[in-house]
Amino acid sequence: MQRSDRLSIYLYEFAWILPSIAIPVAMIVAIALSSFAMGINVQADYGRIDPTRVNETPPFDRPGLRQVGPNRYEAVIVAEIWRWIAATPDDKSRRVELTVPRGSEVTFIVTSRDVLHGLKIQNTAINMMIIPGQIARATAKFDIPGEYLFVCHEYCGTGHHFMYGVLRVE
Ligand SMILES: [Cu+2]
Repeated sequence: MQRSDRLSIYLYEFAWILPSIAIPVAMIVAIALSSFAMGINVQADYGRIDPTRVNETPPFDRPGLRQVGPNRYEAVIVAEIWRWIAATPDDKSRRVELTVPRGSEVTFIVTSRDVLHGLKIQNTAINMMIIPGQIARATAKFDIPGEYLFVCHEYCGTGHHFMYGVLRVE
Protein backbone atom coordinates (compact mmCIF):
# COMPACT_ATOMS: atom_id res chain seq x y z
CA MET A 1 0.00 0.00 0.00
CA GLN A 2 1.28 3.38 -0.98
CA ARG A 3 1.85 6.07 1.54
CA SER A 4 -0.80 8.33 -0.10
CA ASP A 5 -3.39 5.49 0.19
CA ARG A 6 -2.70 5.14 3.89
CA LEU A 7 -3.10 8.88 4.28
CA SER A 8 -6.45 8.95 2.50
CA ILE A 9 -7.75 6.03 4.63
CA TYR A 10 -6.67 7.93 7.70
CA LEU A 11 -8.49 11.05 6.47
CA TYR A 12 -11.70 9.06 5.78
CA GLU A 13 -11.58 7.51 9.24
CA PHE A 14 -10.99 10.90 10.76
CA ALA A 15 -13.93 12.36 8.79
CA TRP A 16 -16.23 9.69 10.24
CA ILE A 17 -14.92 9.85 13.80
CA LEU A 18 -15.10 13.63 14.01
CA PRO A 19 -18.93 13.95 13.70
CA SER A 20 -19.44 11.04 16.11
CA ILE A 21 -17.65 13.15 18.72
CA ALA A 22 -18.91 16.57 17.60
CA ILE A 23 -22.63 15.64 17.52
CA PRO A 24 -22.86 14.43 21.16
CA VAL A 25 -20.76 17.43 22.28
CA ALA A 26 -23.10 19.81 20.39
CA MET A 27 -26.13 18.12 22.02
CA ILE A 28 -24.65 18.52 25.50
CA VAL A 29 -23.90 22.20 24.75
CA ALA A 30 -27.51 22.67 23.51
CA ILE A 31 -28.92 21.10 26.70
CA ALA A 32 -26.63 23.22 28.90
CA LEU A 33 -27.52 26.43 27.03
CA SER A 34 -31.26 25.81 27.10
CA SER A 35 -31.39 24.88 30.77
CA PHE A 36 -28.88 27.37 32.22
CA ALA A 37 -28.83 30.33 29.80
CA MET A 38 -32.42 30.19 28.51
CA GLY A 39 -34.06 28.77 31.63
CA ILE A 40 -35.88 25.95 29.83
CA ASN A 41 -36.49 23.08 32.23
CA VAL A 42 -38.43 19.88 32.28
CA GLN A 43 -41.24 20.03 34.83
CA ALA A 44 -40.36 18.68 38.24
CA ASP A 45 -42.89 16.88 40.42
CA TYR A 46 -44.68 19.58 42.42
CA GLY A 47 -47.26 17.20 43.81
CA ARG A 48 -50.76 16.06 43.06
CA ILE A 49 -54.13 17.13 44.40
CA ASP A 50 -57.60 15.66 44.01
CA PRO A 51 -58.86 17.21 40.75
CA THR A 52 -62.46 17.03 42.00
CA ARG A 53 -61.53 19.20 45.01
CA VAL A 54 -59.42 21.88 43.29
CA ASN A 55 -61.74 24.62 44.61
CA GLU A 56 -61.10 23.66 48.24
CA THR A 57 -57.40 22.82 47.99
CA PRO A 58 -54.81 25.52 48.72
CA PRO A 59 -53.46 27.43 46.95
CA PHE A 60 -56.14 26.87 44.29
CA ASP A 61 -58.97 27.80 46.67
CA ARG A 62 -57.85 31.41 46.18
CA PRO A 63 -56.56 31.77 42.63
CA GLY A 64 -55.01 35.04 41.61
CA LEU A 65 -51.87 37.09 41.72
CA ARG A 66 -50.12 37.90 44.98
CA GLN A 67 -46.85 39.50 45.95
CA VAL A 68 -44.55 37.17 47.87
CA GLY A 69 -41.46 39.37 48.12
CA PRO A 70 -39.76 42.38 46.64
CA ASN A 71 -40.37 42.09 42.87
CA ARG A 72 -41.62 38.56 43.36
CA TYR A 73 -45.13 37.39 42.59
CA GLU A 74 -47.09 34.17 42.53
CA ALA A 75 -49.86 33.65 40.00
CA VAL A 76 -52.18 30.83 41.04
CA ILE A 77 -54.29 29.80 38.07
CA VAL A 78 -56.92 27.10 37.61
CA ALA A 79 -57.53 25.75 34.12
CA GLU A 80 -61.08 24.81 33.24
CA ILE A 81 -62.84 24.27 29.93
CA TRP A 82 -62.48 26.84 28.30
CA ARG A 83 -60.88 29.48 30.43
CA TRP A 84 -58.18 30.34 32.89
CA ILE A 85 -59.38 31.29 36.37
CA ALA A 86 -57.11 33.73 38.15
CA ALA A 87 -59.59 35.46 40.40
CA THR A 88 -61.25 34.27 43.58
CA PRO A 89 -64.63 32.57 43.05
CA ASP A 90 -66.47 35.56 44.56
CA ASP A 91 -64.95 37.85 41.92
CA LYS A 92 -67.61 37.45 39.23
CA SER A 93 -65.52 39.08 36.50
CA ARG A 94 -62.92 36.30 36.36
CA ARG A 95 -60.94 38.43 33.96
CA VAL A 96 -57.62 36.89 33.23
CA GLU A 97 -55.54 40.01 33.19
CA LEU A 98 -52.64 40.04 35.57
CA THR A 99 -50.51 43.15 36.02
CA VAL A 100 -47.02 43.23 37.48
CA PRO A 101 -44.34 45.93 37.53
CA ARG A 102 -41.35 45.73 35.24
CA GLY A 103 -38.51 43.57 36.58
CA SER A 104 -40.87 41.20 38.39
CA GLU A 105 -40.27 37.53 38.77
CA VAL A 106 -43.55 35.65 38.49
CA THR A 107 -44.06 32.03 39.50
CA PHE A 108 -47.06 30.46 37.83
CA ILE A 109 -48.72 27.68 39.82
CA VAL A 110 -51.33 25.96 37.72
CA THR A 111 -53.59 22.93 37.74
CA SER A 112 -56.62 21.70 35.82
CA ARG A 113 -59.92 20.59 37.27
CA ASP A 114 -61.24 18.84 34.20
CA VAL A 115 -59.24 17.89 31.11
CA LEU A 116 -55.72 18.31 29.77
CA HIS A 117 -54.77 21.91 29.04
CA GLY A 118 -51.50 23.58 28.11
CA LEU A 119 -50.03 26.90 29.17
CA LYS A 120 -47.76 28.81 26.84
CA ILE A 121 -46.73 32.35 27.75
CA GLN A 122 -45.56 34.53 24.90
CA ASN A 123 -41.88 35.54 24.87
CA THR A 124 -41.00 33.39 27.88
CA ALA A 125 -39.68 29.87 28.33
CA ILE A 126 -42.98 28.87 30.00
CA ASN A 127 -44.67 26.06 28.13
CA MET A 128 -46.40 23.57 30.41
CA MET A 129 -48.83 20.69 30.23
CA ILE A 130 -51.66 21.27 32.66
CA ILE A 131 -52.79 17.84 33.80
CA PRO A 132 -55.88 17.37 35.99
CA GLY A 133 -54.81 17.33 39.64
CA GLN A 134 -51.13 17.70 38.81
CA ILE A 135 -49.45 20.90 40.05
CA ALA A 136 -47.42 22.65 37.35
CA ARG A 137 -45.02 25.39 38.33
CA ALA A 138 -42.67 27.67 36.39
CA THR A 139 -41.01 31.03 36.95
CA ALA A 140 -40.20 33.79 34.48
CA LYS A 141 -38.69 37.25 34.88
CA PHE A 142 -40.36 40.12 33.07
CA ASP A 143 -37.91 42.94 32.35
CA ILE A 144 -39.53 44.27 29.19
CA PRO A 145 -42.85 46.13 29.59
CA GLY A 146 -45.74 45.06 27.43
CA GLU A 147 -48.51 42.52 27.15
CA TYR A 148 -47.66 38.86 27.32
CA LEU A 149 -50.42 36.74 25.88
CA PHE A 150 -50.91 33.35 27.40
CA VAL A 151 -52.90 30.68 25.65
CA CYS A 152 -54.06 27.11 26.11
CA HIS A 153 -52.11 25.13 23.53
CA GLU A 154 -53.57 21.73 24.24
CA TYR A 155 -56.83 21.20 22.37
CA CYS A 156 -59.38 20.99 25.17
CA GLY A 157 -62.67 21.10 23.28
CA THR A 158 -64.80 23.27 21.05
CA GLY A 159 -64.17 26.47 23.05
CA HIS A 160 -60.42 25.92 23.17
CA HIS A 161 -59.62 29.05 21.14
CA PHE A 162 -61.32 31.27 23.77
CA MET A 163 -58.88 30.13 26.41
CA TYR A 164 -56.37 32.92 26.74
CA GLY A 165 -55.27 35.65 29.09
CA VAL A 166 -52.81 38.50 29.38
CA LEU A 167 -49.99 39.32 31.72
CA ARG A 168 -49.37 43.04 31.61
CA VAL A 169 -45.92 44.29 32.58
CA GLU A 170 -45.87 48.00 33.39
CU1 LIG B 1 -57.60 24.48 27.50
